[in-house]
Amino acid sequence: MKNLANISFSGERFWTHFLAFSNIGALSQGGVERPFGSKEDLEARLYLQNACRAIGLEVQVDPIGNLWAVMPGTEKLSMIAVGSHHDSVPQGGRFDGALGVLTSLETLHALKEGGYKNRHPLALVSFTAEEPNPFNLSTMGSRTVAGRLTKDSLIRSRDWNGRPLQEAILAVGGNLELVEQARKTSNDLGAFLELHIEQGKRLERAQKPLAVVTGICGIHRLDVTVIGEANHAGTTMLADRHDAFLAASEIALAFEKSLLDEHRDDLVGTIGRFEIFPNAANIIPGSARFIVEIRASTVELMHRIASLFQKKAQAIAKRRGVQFNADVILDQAPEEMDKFLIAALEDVSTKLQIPYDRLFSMAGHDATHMASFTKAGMLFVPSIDGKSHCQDEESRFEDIVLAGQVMVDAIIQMDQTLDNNS
Ligand code: HGY
Ligand code: MN
Ligand code: MN
Repeated sequence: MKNLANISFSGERFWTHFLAFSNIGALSQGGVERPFGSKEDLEARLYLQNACRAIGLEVQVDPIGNLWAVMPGTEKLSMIAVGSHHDSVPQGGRFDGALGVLTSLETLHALKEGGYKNRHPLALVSFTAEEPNPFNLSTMGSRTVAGRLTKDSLIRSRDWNGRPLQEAILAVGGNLELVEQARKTSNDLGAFLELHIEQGKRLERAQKPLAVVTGICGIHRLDVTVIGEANHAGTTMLADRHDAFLAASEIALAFEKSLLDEHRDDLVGTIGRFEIFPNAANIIPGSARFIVEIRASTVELMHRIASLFQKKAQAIAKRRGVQFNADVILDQAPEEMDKFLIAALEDVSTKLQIPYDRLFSMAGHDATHMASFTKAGMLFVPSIDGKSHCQDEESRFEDIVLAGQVMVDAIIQMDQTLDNNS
C-alpha cells in the first residue's frame, strides 16, 4: 500500500484489535450489543484504555465519560482528535462506531512507531452514548463537549424507569457535577476527524472504496403519547372503543404518507420504538408511547414535516376520541463538514490514487456536534449490501486499510498545515 510520509497504517494490527473488540458484547449471529451503561460498555472502555496505554498514550476520562487518549505535541497548539464511539444499537453490527475508534488507535500507533514528531497534541476520542438510549440522549458525549447539553438538564435526566443519569455516568468514570469541564472550544480542539462505515448502498453502487463526507443530516425526534381507554377486549363493542394502538397505527401511516408525498431522497422518517399499555391480549390498549424520528438535509424541511405530522396526528386523535401529545426530545440541525478538512482528505486520497466519492450523510454522527464549534471531517468506507444497525453489518478489510492510510496521511497534513489561528 502506497503512503505519503513513509508511515503505513497496519491492517493486520487493526484487524487483531477489531476481532478482540468484537468479542465484547458478541451476539450469536455475528453482531454486537454494547448499550450505554452496560457491562459491555465498561468492558469496551477498559479494553480501549489498556490498548491506548500500551502504545504510550495518556488516557483521560472526562466528566461525561468520554475517553481521550493523548499523544502530546512538540508545540503549544490546539489538539487534533480522531475517533468515534464504542457503544452500539441493540442487536447491532461490529463496525458502527468501533471501526472509527480502532482505526484511530492504529493511526496513532503507526505515527508513533514511525517516529512522527507531531506539532499538535493528537488524541483518540471514544464518545459516550452516541446511539439512542433509555435516557433519550443520543450523541450524549459529543453534545456535552460542544456545550449543547446543560448541566441542569443532564442532572435532571432519568431513564424510562426513573433511574438518574448520574448513576450511569458515575459507573463509566464521569461525574455530572463536574460536567461543565467536559466542554471544549476550538482553542482546545482544533480539528476532529471520524472514520465510519457508510451504512447505505451509495458507495457500493458507485463502486468506490471511499467517500469524503460533505455534511450530515438534521435529526428531529418526538416522544409521542396517545391516550385512549383501556377496556375489556370481548365485551366492549367496536363502536364504543378508544383504542390507543389503532389510533397510533393510523397516525404512523399518516406520517409515512407525509414523507412519501415529498418524493425526495434527502428526507426519511421512522417510528423505531413503540410500546402499548398494558400490552395484554384481552385488554383494549389504553395508551401507546413511541418515538417519531425525522431526518432531512435542511432545517426548513425537517420542521415542515414535523408540524405537518403533528397537525395530521391531532386530527386523527380527535376523530378517534383519544389524546395526542408530542414532546420534542431532539432537534439537531444539519451540519456541513469543514472545507479545509474536505480539501485535505481529497488531496490525500488523490495523491494515494484512491478513487473517492463525495457523500452527504443521512446517518447521524458525533462529528455533527464537533462541527458546531471546530473543524470536523469524515471518511466513509462502503457497507456491504448497505446493511447497518443490524448484525449483518460488514465492510471489506481492503477498503478499511485504504481509508486508514488516508487517515494517517491526512492527520500528518493537518498537523503540518493547521495552527491555532487558521
Ligand atoms: O442514528 C444514527 O444515525 C447513528 O448511527 N447513531
Ligand atoms: Mn449507529
Ligand atoms: Mn455510528
